[in-house]
Amino acid sequence: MELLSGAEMVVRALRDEGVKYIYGYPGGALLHVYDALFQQDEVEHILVRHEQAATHMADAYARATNKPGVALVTSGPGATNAVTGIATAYMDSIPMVVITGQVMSFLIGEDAFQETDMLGISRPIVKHNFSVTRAEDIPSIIKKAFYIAQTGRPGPVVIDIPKDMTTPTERFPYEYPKSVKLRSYNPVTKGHSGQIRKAVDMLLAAKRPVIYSGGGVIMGDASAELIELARQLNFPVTNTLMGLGGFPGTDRQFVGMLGMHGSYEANMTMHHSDLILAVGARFDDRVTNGVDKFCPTARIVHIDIDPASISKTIQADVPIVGPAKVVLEDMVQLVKDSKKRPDADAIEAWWKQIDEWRGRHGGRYRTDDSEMMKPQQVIEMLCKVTQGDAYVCSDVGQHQMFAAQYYQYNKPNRWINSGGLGTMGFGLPAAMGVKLNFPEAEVACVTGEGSIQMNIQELSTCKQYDIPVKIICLNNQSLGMVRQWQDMNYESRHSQSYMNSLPDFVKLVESYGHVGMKVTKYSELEAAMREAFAMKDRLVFMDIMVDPFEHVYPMQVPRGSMRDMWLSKTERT
Ligand SMILES: Cc1ncc(C[n+]2csc(CCOP(=O)(O)OP(=O)(O)O)c2C)c(N)n1
Repeated sequence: MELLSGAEMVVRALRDEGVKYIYGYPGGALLHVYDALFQQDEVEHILVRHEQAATHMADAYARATNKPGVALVTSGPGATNAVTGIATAYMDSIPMVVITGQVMSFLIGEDAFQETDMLGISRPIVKHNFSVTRAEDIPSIIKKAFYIAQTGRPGPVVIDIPKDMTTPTERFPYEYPKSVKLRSYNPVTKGHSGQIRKAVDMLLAAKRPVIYSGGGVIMGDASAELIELARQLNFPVTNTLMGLGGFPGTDRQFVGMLGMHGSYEANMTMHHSDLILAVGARFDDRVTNGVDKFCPTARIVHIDIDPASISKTIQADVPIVGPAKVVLEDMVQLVKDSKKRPDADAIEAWWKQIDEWRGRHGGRYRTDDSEMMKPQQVIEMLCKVTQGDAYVCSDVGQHQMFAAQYYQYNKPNRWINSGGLGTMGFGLPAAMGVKLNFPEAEVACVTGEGSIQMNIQELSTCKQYDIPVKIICLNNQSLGMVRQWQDMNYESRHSQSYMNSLPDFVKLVESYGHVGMKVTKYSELEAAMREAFAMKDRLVFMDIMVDPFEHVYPMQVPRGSMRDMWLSKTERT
């Protein structure tokens, strides 16, 4: 058997796990590992400019592929800089392996230089974490980390490696384990057949049904099964912010995103339904609004891989613990085999009602006569120019909600955003992680002038590795989402939400070696955007001046029911 040092084993195990790129930043505790990286060329390291970006790149790779991304950061400040990225992945159940350097094991607890208790810090925001105490355990720990990250409900796993576990002169026989067995961790692989049968009977008897699907359908690779079931039953489908693309956005059966900024028809459909089939969605507070008023006439079937997510906020009538893909497959089969069919008259009447809602308030915003561009127009143009086929990686704010509402996602894994933690600064590194792995695809980062400045240093990484993403900055010269809340709840007292002294973004990106464009008129938008996307090999930053007073609507009225919404600055349901 080959003898390898701990540092070499780290790199070899990543290779043997099939990892092509890792994203990271070196430092004292990791010098042996970086030296091992230098001496091979199978695992390529991308040197970011801030560790947070490394985690977002790894995370976005996972969101686009459903495979764990890998970040490598040093001890102390390297590790703490990665915390936001780990929490971002944790909140959205994204598989990721983060390797953190640590001080020598005999110094742990002594406040050594660049020591931080990464196990303690990361505990509430990881699916699991490991500390390496024997170098020879490195291969099996890495194998377990990948297994835990991507099975069951996915999530980030941290491996903390003290420097003396990677000493080049101490060598051990290397073998990468072929499989993993963990006695206390056995994720379910099938749903309970009796529960599934009960659920299908309820589906077939429903008169006002709705399918509410979330990120679990995307990460569980269950989109095809969801579509098949929805087709069989002719039921309306709504997606959460995390679930967009799980059901095609242009499909007639799609009623839009639901929740706080969901479509009027999606929220109305939910509120008036008599049966909700929830798949891989967790009834989060941005969906349910006031839980005491949530969907008063609905019975609930809830499919989730994580038993802890079921009946956490909303009591399920029929809980089904299992992978969305397998449970939906079983449901499709049962519907096929059943002699019963949904009540066609009732479903038709339901669709008539939904279409009426759709006609009344569906996807509406107003343009005025001024040349001032509406942010929604920009997203619609992005959808047109990229033919709805781009990976859209968003930051956090109004632009994120517009990108969710006005780009039509027809495929899963194309809409990449921080839904749970809501991390400003996510967009650019996320787009980089996707583009690097899908060089032929169009990859857009939709951002605001606030969010982009949280990780703008990554423009330098893009130059070093030729990562030609397209940055669509909806520049409203303010922290728009904050300002919207201040308009609605604080009589427009705009406390610290106006941003002046913004850089000239065109000059700034040019100084990094990229292309900058400023667009101020709608009449110039299409040509400019086509020009930007035609520059296949260049990173283009489009600084697009939009109406600074626009709000995102619909917006649910706080603590109301799902049907209580503001539809514009003056209209309420
Ligand atoms: C790291 C971080 N800090 C603060 C917030 C709170 N927050 C949410 S949206 C928002 C404004 C975002 O502004 P911008 O990126 O310009 O987007 P816009 O809303 O104007 O489209 C802020 C400050 C956050 N989500 N993340």
